[in-house]
Amino acid sequence: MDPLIVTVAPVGAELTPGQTPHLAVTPEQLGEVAFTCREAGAALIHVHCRNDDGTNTHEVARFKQAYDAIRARSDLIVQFSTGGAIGMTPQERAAVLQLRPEMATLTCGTVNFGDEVFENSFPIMRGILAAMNEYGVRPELEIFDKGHLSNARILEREGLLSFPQHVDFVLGVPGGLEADARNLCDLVGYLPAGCTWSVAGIGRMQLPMATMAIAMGGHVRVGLEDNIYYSKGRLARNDELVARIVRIAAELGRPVATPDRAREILGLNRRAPG
Ligand code: KMH
Ligand code: ZN
Repeated sequence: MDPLIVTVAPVGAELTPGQTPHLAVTPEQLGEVAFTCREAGAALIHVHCRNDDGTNTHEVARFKQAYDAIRARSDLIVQFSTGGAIGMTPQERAAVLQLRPEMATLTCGTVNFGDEVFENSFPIMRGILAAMNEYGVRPELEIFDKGHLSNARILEREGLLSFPQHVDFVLGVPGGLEADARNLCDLVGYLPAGCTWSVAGIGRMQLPMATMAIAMGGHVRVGLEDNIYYSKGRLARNDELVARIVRIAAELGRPVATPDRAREILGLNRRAPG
C-alpha cells in the first residue's frame, strides 16, 4: 500500500462559530490550523473560507488571503472547495479556480443535503470542469452517492475528464449514501482502474470509515467540516483528529505521506512557489 494521505477539512460551509470554538475564521487562524495539522501528519487541506464574523464566503480575495496564510505556514497540498455553500451560484463557486490551487473539488452530481438540495447538474459540473481545465487545477471527485460515479463516467465520455482520478467518498450526509462498510466496498469496487480514493465519513462515522480506509489501502479525510466531536460530547480540534488517524495508521502498519510524497501518489507536479 502507498503511505496514507491524510486530508484535513477544517472549516466547511455549514458550521457556525456557536457550534465550536475551534472553527478557523480568519486567514491567520486557517494558517495556524494548516501548521498544526501538518505537524500532526496531514498532507492536504480542503479549504472553505469565512468572513471575520464567521459567515461563509467564496470571495476570491478571501481565498487568496487564506491561500497565502496556508502557504506561509505549511507545505500542504491546497485544495479549494468548488462546492461552496448551498445556494451559491456556479459562477461564485468556480471563481476561486483563477487562483490556480493545486487541487479543487468537483462534486459529481446533485444530492439532497438535509432539507436542502446541493445542486450539481451536468451544466454546473461542465462549467466547473472547464474552469479547472483552463487553470490547470486537478479535480478531486466528490462522490456522495453511487450514481455520482456514473456521472463522472459521462463527463469522461464527453472528453472533460480523464481517468484515473483521485476520488473522495463523502458518506453519511442525510440525503446521500450511508456511511457503512458495505457501501464503501461497493464504491471502491466500482472505481475506474488506477483511481486513488479517500473517505470522509460524516459525524460519528468519521472515525470508523477512516479506520476502514486505512486497512483497505485508501486515504482519509478528517476535520471539523464533517465532524466536530473527538468523542461523544467532547469537541475536537482539527489537529487532534489528524493525530488520532496517524496513531491508528501506525498501529495498522501504514505510515503517513508527507505533502510531497502525496503529490507523487496523486500525480501532482511539485507546488509552484508562492
Ligand atoms: N458545503 C457543501 C454544500 C465541497 O467542498 O466541494 C458542499 C461541499 C463540497 O462542502
Ligand atoms: Zn467542502
